Amino acid sequence: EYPTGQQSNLKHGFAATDAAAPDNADWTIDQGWESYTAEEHGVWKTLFERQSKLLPGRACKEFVAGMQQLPMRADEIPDFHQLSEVLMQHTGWQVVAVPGLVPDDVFFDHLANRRFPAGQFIRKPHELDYLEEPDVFHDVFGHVPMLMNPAIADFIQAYGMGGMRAKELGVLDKLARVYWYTVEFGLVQEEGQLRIYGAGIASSRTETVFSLDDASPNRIRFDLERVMRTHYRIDDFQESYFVLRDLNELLELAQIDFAPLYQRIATQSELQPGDVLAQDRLFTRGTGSYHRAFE
Ligand code: HBI
Ligand code: FE
Repeated sequence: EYPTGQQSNLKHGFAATDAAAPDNADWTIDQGWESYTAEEHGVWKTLFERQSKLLPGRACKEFVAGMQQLPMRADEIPDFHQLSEVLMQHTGWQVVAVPGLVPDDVFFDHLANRRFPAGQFIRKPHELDYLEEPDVFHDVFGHVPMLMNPAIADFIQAYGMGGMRAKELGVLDKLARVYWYTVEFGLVQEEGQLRIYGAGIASSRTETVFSLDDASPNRIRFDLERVMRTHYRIDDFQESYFVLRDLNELLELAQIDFAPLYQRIATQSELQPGDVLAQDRLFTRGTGSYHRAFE
């Protein structure tokens, strides 16, 4: 059993959502901004203030810059149209509202067209540190600041374009690991230190601290094939985090043809989340103590 409050607040795995498909084939809904209650804006405020205190010196400079330029503040859940206006000018992205997790093909189609599907709802006051589907705090606070950065903007679009193809080739699990260990749980070097750029970390109080400061996880130099072979945890902190040299590395990744990589990886062993290889370039060799405590 996990002690409460220790889990990541990002729980969206790859299970199909139970919600009935809405009228729109693209699953978008109206954000209905006027309908958020004072309590819902209050949950946003609690989360926003918590993370805003924690992230300076921990989030990468691109995250902080993106946040500053966007119409996002503590007081209220942001209006997606206002976010989209600013995003559109910088990187050509928009934010659209969805009820929660959407089917893979719908998700990929949005990303391929530079539309980021963001959960319309916000978690309840008793689930501040735990939720199963991405809500507006994870999606907007965690992802949208990074969408102001041209490298991640192109990379996420490329993920959308590669997603359907990977699914057809039966290798979506491999591609999804790349997204997971970068866009969701990525770390990046900055002036000799490690910084957060992954949305799953940036939107989680506990994982913000764990990913950078805890002795338990491995922190490993990012390597594309290595990451494609590595399983991940969807229900707890990661056992390994992968570190980019800088965000421009994502631009290179966005150009690569993954097809030959899928073939090469098919002959190699899959790796467990905590595995460390002789060829890994380690920033930190983790003690593994956190996850071992639950075995
Ligand atoms: N839907 N809203 C939403 N957000 C996600 O992150 C998401 C999704 N549907 C599918 C999905 N992620 C993953 O299964 C793909 O990245 C593989
Ligand atoms: Fe996410």
